[in-house]
Amino acid sequence: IDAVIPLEHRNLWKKYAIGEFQTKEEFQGEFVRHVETTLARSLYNCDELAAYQAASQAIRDRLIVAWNKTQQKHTLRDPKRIYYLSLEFLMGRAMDNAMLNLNVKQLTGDGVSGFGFRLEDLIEKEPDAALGNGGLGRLAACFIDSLSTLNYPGWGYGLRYQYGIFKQKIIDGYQVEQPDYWLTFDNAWEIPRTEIAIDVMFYGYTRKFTDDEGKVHRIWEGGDLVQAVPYDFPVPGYGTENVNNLRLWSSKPNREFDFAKFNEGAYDQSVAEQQQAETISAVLYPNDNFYLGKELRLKQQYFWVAASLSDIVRRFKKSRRPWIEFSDQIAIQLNDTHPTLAVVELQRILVDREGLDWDEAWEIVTSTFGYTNHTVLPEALEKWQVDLIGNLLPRHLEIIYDINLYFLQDVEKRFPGDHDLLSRVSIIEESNPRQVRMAYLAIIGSHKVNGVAELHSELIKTTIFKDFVKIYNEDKFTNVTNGITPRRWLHQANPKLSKLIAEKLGGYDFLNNLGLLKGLEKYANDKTFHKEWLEIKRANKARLAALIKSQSGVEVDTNALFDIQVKRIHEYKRQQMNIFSVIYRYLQLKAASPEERKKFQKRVSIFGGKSAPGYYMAKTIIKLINAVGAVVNNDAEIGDLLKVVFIEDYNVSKAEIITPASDISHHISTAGTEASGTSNMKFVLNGGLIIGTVDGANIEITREIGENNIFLFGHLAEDVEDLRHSHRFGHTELNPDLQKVFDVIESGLFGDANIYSNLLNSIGNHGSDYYLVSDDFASFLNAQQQVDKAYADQDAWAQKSITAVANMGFFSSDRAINEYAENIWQIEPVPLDN
Ligand code: 475
Repeated sequence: IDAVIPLEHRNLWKKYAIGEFQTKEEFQGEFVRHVETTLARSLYNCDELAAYQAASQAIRDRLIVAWNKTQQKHTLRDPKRIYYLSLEFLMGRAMDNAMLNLNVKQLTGDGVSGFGFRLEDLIEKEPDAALGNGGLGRLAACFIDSLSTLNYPGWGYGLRYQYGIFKQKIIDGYQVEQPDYWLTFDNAWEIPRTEIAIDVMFYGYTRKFTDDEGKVHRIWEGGDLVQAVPYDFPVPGYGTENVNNLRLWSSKPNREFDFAKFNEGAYDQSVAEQQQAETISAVLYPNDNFYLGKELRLKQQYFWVAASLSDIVRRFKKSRRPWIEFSDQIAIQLNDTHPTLAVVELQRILVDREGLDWDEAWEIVTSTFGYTNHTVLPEALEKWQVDLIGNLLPRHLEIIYDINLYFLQDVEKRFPGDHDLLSRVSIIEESNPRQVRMAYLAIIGSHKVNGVAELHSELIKTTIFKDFVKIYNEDKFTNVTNGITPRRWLHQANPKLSKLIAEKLGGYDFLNNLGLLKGLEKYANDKTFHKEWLEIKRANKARLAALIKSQSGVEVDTNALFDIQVKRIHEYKRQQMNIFSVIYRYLQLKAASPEERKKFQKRVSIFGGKSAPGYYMAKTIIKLINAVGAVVNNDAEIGDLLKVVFIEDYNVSKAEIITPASDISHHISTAGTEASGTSNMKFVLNGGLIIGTVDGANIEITREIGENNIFLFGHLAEDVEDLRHSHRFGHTELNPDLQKVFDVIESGLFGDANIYSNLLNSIGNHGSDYYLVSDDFASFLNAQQQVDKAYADQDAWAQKSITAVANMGFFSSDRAINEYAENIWQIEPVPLDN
């Protein structure tokens, strides 16, 4: 590259290359320049929003310079790259994270205060990039943070939804959804790349033809074209110059406007058709752990997969390597089955477009892809109707059938005569209507399949993917336990705790090497340290109390035990069990004498989370929580002994306030249902203890921090099937304490009891109690008592909390990404210098 650019040009370029601001004054210069030119404003109308925008532009400039260097380095070295395909990236805000990662927060704060602004206020002006639902989307965000921090050459590919996850309002106790149009103001954190638009085809037909050598081919043609335009989001690493890329696609009408219609005077019609194209990437589907077979969703999936693969293949072809080297250069990870069409698309590109033989192409495909499963819930597994795929993607359906044919032929050879096995593992489910089982296609098209916590990875091998373990060998299936980025979830969310830890450990190295937290263990019995530790918790609780007050008007006592459950609302996560136990506590308080009442531990029970708009039962749970709050919070007799709060519109930026403020948090899914959970890790890392079931990553957290430092309860995964069976055939009485709770709900204390009848009937009253709320209730109440007892001794509590934090090193997403890199992707970091 150097050779073709004349020396004089290079020197001139170097002379004017953008310098990176190093001082407050240099930042201020950049700030003023952006207010005046980028925003076209002046000293006299630079409000807080403008100040945020100008500051973010200045920081973005630095990111872009580092981004350019990183990409240039990767182009020159041409290392093996990892592409992480995820339909969701729940990034949250960018500015605070960028300042911390670039180590310019202090000087930026000083810089803006010179103009009379407070940095905290500017940070608040940024809307969350809420392009995800819950755990799966946030995991993708933590993973790309780690990829950058660890200097791996890795890109994320996703969709640039114009509307992220809806905003939740609580009106009269009910969830009401409002659109999240997050792009109202210019977004400094994205760089449009209109010059790289890619055409994506839908519909059309396939045609067979024979070439000169007599070889038969099939090609896909005659469809509608939509353009995919990339927007690049720089992803800075912490403590490194490395800045990777998150490329999100946006749909645009195709260049080829329908001029015939246009000229005939059907102007409006031709424009309407064009607008259809734009709807593809318009909105994120708001379901978590749930599959909905809508055509527009399938269009989103193919649009994103086709654009991403075209981009990846184009980059590979620039290197002029032979196809056989494709998987030496490229690893692609499928974040759940949402991008599984990528398997089919790559096979189509290699066979139909590049002329490779089927087997040769298939070898490349399967050595390129890895598939991560995030859930065993049957209602979440994707199964697209055969006809829907056949209509939208006719050539892909043919390829799916061929993949299935060759696969089943192989199985038949190895297990002759086992026809049950063949129909069980067939990609095509012979139901009415017929369906394509996307998880099976993903397994067959990948070289590695992983679950996201040990128990989960065992469960997929023994339940939903059992037959595939028999067909392939066991080591196609593996585990990579999830992790979280300590940069956002400790350093950014909890600066006070991060600072205290740094003081004790002699620096911030733990943010890149979370195992160093182990060094805190020697302070676990240090009473002076306990005081500092608890003081920070108190300050974080005050910060949350202020948020609660400003949002709901409820005043909470920071001396009370803060008890938190924030996550998507889902029956399997059992927020209903939690609110039932809160009602039970309220009944106990009411029944107690004033003297006895004084012995109760004060609690604030805090809930937050969104329900899918169409999930009736989850919406009922939200209503019940709010109705309980309305009664309890206004009961003068109870006062500060119990408060119940629902925090509206739980999202990443609120999680950064909520997580550090917890004393105890709930991770209480029915055993075997929560694949991993990641908020459990965030809470413990911030010095909160957890009450949890023996499920997901709770198990490994227990192993790391010790069983004395966690409150476990409930039936084990291995017992769940039997219990469900006994519900169906035996006669099971409702737990008597739970019965008392149901009675008071039915008495109308929390409003019209009919509102709750379906919820109560799903558990008691011959309901199936599929999630074992009644079976686990006694054990749950007992665990709550243990929590109260433990909290009464604050030094013992601090000791548990410190010991837990000291042993959380394993749950860094850096560890997870290193495991993927070594065991699945076979990629190496690209060093910074030379
Ligand atoms: C698990 N989302 C957590 C987390 O691994 C786990 C599914 C279908 C459509 C849209 N969204 C989904 C999920 O399945 C999901 O978020 N799964 C979660 O993945 C990361 O920690 O236990 O429930």
